[in-house]
Amino acid sequence: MRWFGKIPSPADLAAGDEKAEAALRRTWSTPTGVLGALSTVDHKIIGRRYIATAFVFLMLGGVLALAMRLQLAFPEARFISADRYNQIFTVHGSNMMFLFAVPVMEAMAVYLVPLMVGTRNIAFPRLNAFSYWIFLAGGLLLWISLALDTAPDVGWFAYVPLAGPQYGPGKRADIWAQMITFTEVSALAVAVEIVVTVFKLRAPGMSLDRIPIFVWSMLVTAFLVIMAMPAIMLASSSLILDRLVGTQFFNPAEGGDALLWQHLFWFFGHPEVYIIFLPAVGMVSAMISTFTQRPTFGYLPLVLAMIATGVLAFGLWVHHMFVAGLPRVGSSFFTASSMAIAIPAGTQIFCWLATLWDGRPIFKTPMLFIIGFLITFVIGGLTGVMVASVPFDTQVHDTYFVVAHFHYVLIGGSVFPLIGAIYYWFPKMTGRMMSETLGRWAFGLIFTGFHLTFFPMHILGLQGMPRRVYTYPPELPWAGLNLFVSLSAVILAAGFLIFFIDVLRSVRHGPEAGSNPWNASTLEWAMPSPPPPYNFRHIPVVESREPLWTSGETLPVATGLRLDRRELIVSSVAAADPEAREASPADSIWPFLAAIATSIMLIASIFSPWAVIWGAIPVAITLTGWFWPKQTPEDES
Ligand code: HEM
Ligand SMILES: [Cu+2]
Repeated sequence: MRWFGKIPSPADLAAGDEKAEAALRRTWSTPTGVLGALSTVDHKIIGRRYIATAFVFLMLGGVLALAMRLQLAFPEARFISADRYNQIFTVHGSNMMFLFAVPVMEAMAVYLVPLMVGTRNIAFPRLNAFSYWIFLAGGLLLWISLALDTAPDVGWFAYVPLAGPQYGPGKRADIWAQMITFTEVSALAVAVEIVVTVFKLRAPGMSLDRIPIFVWSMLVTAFLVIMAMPAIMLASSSLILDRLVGTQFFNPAEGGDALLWQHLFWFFGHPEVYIIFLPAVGMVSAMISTFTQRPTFGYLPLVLAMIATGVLAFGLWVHHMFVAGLPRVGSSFFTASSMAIAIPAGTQIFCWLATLWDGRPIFKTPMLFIIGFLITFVIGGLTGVMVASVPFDTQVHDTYFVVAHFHYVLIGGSVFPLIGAIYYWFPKMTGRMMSETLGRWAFGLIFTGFHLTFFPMHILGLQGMPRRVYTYPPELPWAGLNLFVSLSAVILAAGFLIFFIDVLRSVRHGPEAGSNPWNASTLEWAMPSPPPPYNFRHIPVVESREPLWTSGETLPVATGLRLDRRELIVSSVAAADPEAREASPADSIWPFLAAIATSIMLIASIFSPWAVIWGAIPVAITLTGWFWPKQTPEDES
C-alpha cells in the first residue's frame, strides 16, 4: 500500500478516475427513498438535517419570545394567562439553550469537522444517526407538551423546591427533566464522535499545529460537553427519582439538599455558555481569515485561549448563586475567577483585530455579522464583569438587567457568528450562494432590532423590573420602555424572517457557487459544492496550516484506500501519520429503531419506574441489531 503520492496526471484522471469515482459513489451513496433517509449514516446528510431542525426550533422559540413581548407591551395586559406565561418563558429558555444553541453548534461540527480534517465520514456514524433522532424526540416532547398545555413552568434552570414534588404537581417538571436526558444523550454522543474524529481520522500530515482553528474550537467544546453534561443528567435523573419514587435528594426536611441542585445545575450551566460560545470563536476565526485572505494572527495564542477558557469555565459556576447565601470566601474566589475569564476573551479579540488590521477585510455579509458580534459581545462582556461583582449582582439579581446581559452574550456571542457562518458555509452545503442584498437587510434589521430590544432591558432592570413576571401595574415607570422593547422585537423578528426567506429561496435559486467561492484555505473547500457522498476523491496530504493557499491545485494526496467498501485512513494523534485503514459502518435502520425504543422507554419512565425495566428489552433488541457483526468477504483483505 502506498500512502503518499502526487495527484495523477490529467490524462490518468480522465481515464482511470472516472471509473474510480463511479465506484466510490456507489460505495458511499445513501439509497433514495424513505428507508434510505431513515438509514443514512452520511455525516453531511445528518449534519444538514440537524442544522435545519435546530433552526426550526430557533424560529419556534422566537415566536414564543414575541408572545412574551406582546403580553409585556402594556401594563396589566391579559393576552396570556399567568400559567401560560410561566410555560412560555420556560419553554423559550429551555428550547433556546437545549434545542437550538447547543445542538446547532454540534450540528455544524457534524457537517464540517470531517470535511475540515480531510476524511470521508465522522467516527461512529451510526451513533451520529442515533444522536439526531434522539435530539428530535426530545424536542418533540417539549413542544408537544406545550401544545397540550402541560409544559414545564419552572424556568430553564428548574430550581428545586419549585420543581420538586411538593410544589410542582403533575408531570410538567418531569417532562423538563426528561427532555434534558434526551438532549444530553445526543450531545454526549456527538462530542465523543468529534473527539475521535479529530484525534484519529485527520488527513495524513495534519499534525496538531495544522488543525484548523474551527476544528480546535469544536474539540475543546466536545471536552466541555463530556465533562459538564453528566452533572446535569445526574441532577435531572435525581429530580425524576424524587418526584416519581420518593427519594429525597433535594428535600432538606429529609436530609436532602436544595442547594445541591443549584451546584449541579450550574456546574453544567456555566460551561454551557462556553459550549455555545467556543464554536463561535472557531467560526469567527475561519471567516476573518478568509475575508482578509490572511492566516489568522496568533494561531497558538488563540488555541491556548480556547483551552484556557474551557478550563476556567469550570471554575465559575458559583457566580450564578451569589444570592444563595454561600460563604463569603467562596464568593470572592468566584468573583475573581469570573473576571479572569476576560483574559482569554481579550486575547481572542486582540488576535482578530490584529488579523483585520493586517489584512484588507472584504465586507461580505458574514463579515457584517462578525462586526455585529464584536460590538455586541463586548457590551455583554462588560455587563458580565458588572454582575460578576457580588454587591452589584445582589442589586440586579433576577431583574431584566440579567435578561439583557445574557441575551447580549448569547445572541451577540453565538447567534451573530452563527448566522454569519450560515452565509459563509451555505455555498458549500448546497452548491448555491445566498443573496448579498437580502443578507445586508437581514443584518441591518437583526443588528438594530437586537440593540433596540435588549439595551433598554438593562434600564428596566436597574429600575427594578423583575424577570419572569407576566405583567406589571401601570403605576410603575416601566410601561413606556416595555412598549418600545416590544416594538423593537418586531424589527428583530423581521430580520430573522428575511434570513429564513433568503435560505429557502437560495437553496433552489441562488447562483451556483463552485468549489471555493470565497477563496478559503481549509480542506472543506477542496471538493465540489455540495460535496459528493465520499467527500474526497483522494484523501489529501496536508503540508501546512492553509493547504489550499500553499498547495492549491497541486494538493498532494494519499492513495491506497479501497473503492468497493467504505474505508477511512486512521492516523496517529499528534503527527497524523497514517496508521491503518479502517472500514466505516454502512447505512442501517437500527439506529433509528434504537432511538424510537429509547424514546419510548424514557417517556414512559416519566410515569412509572417499571418502564425502565420493560423498556430496556426493546432497547436491547434494537442495539443487538445495530451491533450484529456482519461478516463480509471484503473483511478478509
Ligand atoms: C429572538 C429574540 C429573542 C427575544 C425577543 C427574547 C426575549 C426573551 C424574554 C422577554 C425573556 C424573559 C422572560 C421573562 O423573564 O419573563 C427571555 C428569556 C430567556 N431567553 Fe430569550 N429572547 C430571544 C432570543 C433568545 C435566544 C437566541 C436565546 C438563547 C440562545 C435566549 C435565551 C433565553 C433564556 C435562557 C431565557 C431565560 C428563561 C428563564 O428565565 O427561564 N433567548 N427571552
Ligand atoms: Cu456563568
